[in-house]
Parts: sequence; structure tokens; C-alpha cells
Amino acid sequence: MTSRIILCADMDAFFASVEQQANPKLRGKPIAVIGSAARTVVVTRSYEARAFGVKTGMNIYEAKNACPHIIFVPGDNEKYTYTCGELEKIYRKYTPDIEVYSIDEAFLDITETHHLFGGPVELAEQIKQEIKERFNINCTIGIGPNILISKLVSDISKPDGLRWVKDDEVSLLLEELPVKELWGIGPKTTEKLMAMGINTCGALGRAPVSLLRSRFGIMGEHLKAMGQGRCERVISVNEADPKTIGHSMTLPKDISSIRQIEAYMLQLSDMVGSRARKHGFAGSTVRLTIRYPDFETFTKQTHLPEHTNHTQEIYRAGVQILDSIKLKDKVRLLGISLSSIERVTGQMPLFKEKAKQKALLGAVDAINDKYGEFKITWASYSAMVERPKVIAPAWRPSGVRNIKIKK
Ligand code: TTP
Ligand code: MG
Repeated sequence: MTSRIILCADMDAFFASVEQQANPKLRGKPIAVIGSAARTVVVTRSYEARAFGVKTGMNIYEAKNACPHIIFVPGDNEKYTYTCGELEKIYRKYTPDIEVYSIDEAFLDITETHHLFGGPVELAEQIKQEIKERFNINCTIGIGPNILISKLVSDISKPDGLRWVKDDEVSLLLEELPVKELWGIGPKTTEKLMAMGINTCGALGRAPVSLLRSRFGIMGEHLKAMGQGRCERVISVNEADPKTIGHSMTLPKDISSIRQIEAYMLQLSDMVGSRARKHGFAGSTVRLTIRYPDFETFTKQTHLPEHTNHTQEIYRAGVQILDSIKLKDKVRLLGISLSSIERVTGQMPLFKEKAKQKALLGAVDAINDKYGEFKITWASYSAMVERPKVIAPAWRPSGVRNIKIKK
């Protein structure tokens, strides 16, 4: 593959910087962003607090001990996901090849576009300046020939840094670097490598592959490549955000039973919700489409107070619309869609209830991904489908149902 130029942008003290931007009284002060639960911990802290040794994961007593005048700020996920979405819009001005990797980190492939901005460093300076002007947030940008190196360079250039490590400078950078600094080498692997006398990336890159393979199996080769600064993983480009996520289905036969219509709506809501969750989107407009046997098509939408990708919230909005109309005939086709789309990222939710809901939806999606749609779905299907003419129910011991859809 021809050499690429990959940029990694990571916001400095992201949640804390957003809070300091939102409330000028917090600027220049040691602050810690915390969750809302009683026994919460520090999620992140401003660089002013870091100077006192306040660390992520400390409880509030530990944080106060380290820094008596620290200010605790409860986290507000909406602010962070909003900023994350706006940051992506900024990046898109510089290249279409973007991977939003986490809530405050993105990879940009600027191989084809950097010359339009005066070169990689000039492009990065413009991004930093634009983010500073718009959000008053510092960020650190690492540039390298692949994502492994760009991420490493961004990590070691914090805070407010900018550095480009070119292809022929990689081996010098890695020679003395401790292996634990490499993205993907955790404490256990570090320990094993050190026990083998491999402490630096330079040594890892030179280690015989047979030795690494005997200790780490197929990962051995991968580790050697990492030690040499090589990385096969290319950026996984995010498409520009969709405007709508929707599903519709022509029913096996025209129906008039409200309970059956609702059962299909729940199924459609689940298809929409799981697709939105899979791709990290949420929407605040739900639209119901109904087509009658004479092909006349009716649609009505409703706006939700908050963005969602939860099956049941989408479904409830759909039912609300259905309740508000009078069906003129049997129903031939049903559709549910979600629009006013925003990107949400898979960061640790700060709020317990949301976290629980998210974990449940995540587990349901994972099983459905593996075993096919609707292996697991909401038990309330059962309450609504009278006679399973079309949807065949099969109870499982866990209380969820195995649903097959007849084509
Ligand atoms: P990081 O980029 O790891 O940290 P940071 O941006 O606060 O600081 P740095 O300057 O070192 O980059 O994480 C980004 C945000 O994600 C962070 O502000 C808080 C949040 N976060 C979690 O929600 N859960 C976690 O476990 C961690 C580590 C971070
Ligand atoms: Mg960060």
C-alpha cells in the first residue's frame, strides 16, 4: 500500500474543557467532571486539576485530598455528544475520510487533501485553530503514516500539541519507547514482554517472530509489526450522517386489527432502533407510514423532546400517532422511520439508568447480530399478537421469544 498520511485529533481534558467553555467561572480552575450517582468517581479532570495529581477513577474524597479547592461538575452527556458531532463537521472540511473513533478522538486520512491546505502540519494547525475559536478547547494532533503511529504521537504530544512523524522517523521514535506506550499493548502483555526481556518497542521489533509466536500465538507476528511501527488497520470511514433511518414492510395480508398493526410497528421500531444503535445514531422525529389496499399512502410524524434510538421509545411515538388517526381501511403496508438524526458515541454513560438500558439494548443487538434479527425481542410482542398467523412465537426459558418472520 502506498504510504498514507493519517492525522489523529484528541481533545485535551475533553469533558472538563466543554464544561469550562460552558461556564466561564470554571476556566483556569481545577475541576473534575463526575457522574451523578452517590458513589461517583472522577471521569476526567482539567489540566489545572492534573497539576495536583487528581486522576480519573478517584472518588471525590481522594480528589479533594489531592486538591482541596477542586470544583466538581456533574457530567452532561448531551453537551459532549453535541460537541462531538460539531467537531466531525469541522473535520469534514479537511477530508471526507474520517473515522470518529471515540467521543473526543478522530482519525483523518489527509493523504489526498493536505496539499490543499499547505501541507499536513498547516492543515492540522487550521483544525486546531478552528476548534479553539469555536469551542475554546485545546486539542492535540499527531500525524503519522498509519493510525498506530498517529495515535501514539498524539498521546505523547499532550497537551495542546502538534507533531508530524514521517515514515523514516518512525524507527527512531520507537527505539527507546516503552512497549506499554503502544496502543493495544495492555498491562498483561507488557508484563509478559518484560519477563522475556523485551522492554522497548525497538527490542520488540527485532525479536524473533518464532519466539513471539511461541508466547503469544498468532498475535506474535502482530506484536512484532507493532514494534516496528507497522499497522495494517486502515481507518474505517464514517459515512456522512444519514438523514433518515427507516423500515417499511408490505404485510403478508391486509389487516385491520389494531393489536396486529401494533405488533408489526414494534417489530419495525426494533429494526430502526437497532440499526440506529449499530451505527451510533439517534433521532428525534418519528414518522409512521400507512398504505391502504388502494395504495393511498398516509404519513404523520411526531417530535420527541430528546434524541433516541431506543426501540420502545420509537414504538411508543408510533403508537401515539396511530392513536391520533382513524384508519379508513385495512392496512397493506406499514413504515416507521427516525429522522432529525444526530450522532451518538459509545462512551461510558454517566447515568446509571441510561447505562442499564444501553447495556440491555447492546446485549439484545449483539445476539441478534450473531443469530439473525429477532432471535431476541421484546416480550410485549406476545401480548399483542393474538393468533400467530404471521409471526410464530416460541417462548424461551429466559422469557424472551424467538420470532420468525414468514416471507
Ligand atoms: P480521554 O481522551 O481519554 O481523556 P481526556 O480528553 O479527558 O484527557 P486527555 O487530555 O488526556 O485526552 O477521554 C475523553 C473523554 O471521555 C474524557 O474527557 C471523559 C470521557 N471518559 C469516559 O467517559 N470514561 C472513561 O473511562 C474515560 C477514560 C474517559
Ligand atoms: Mg482526550
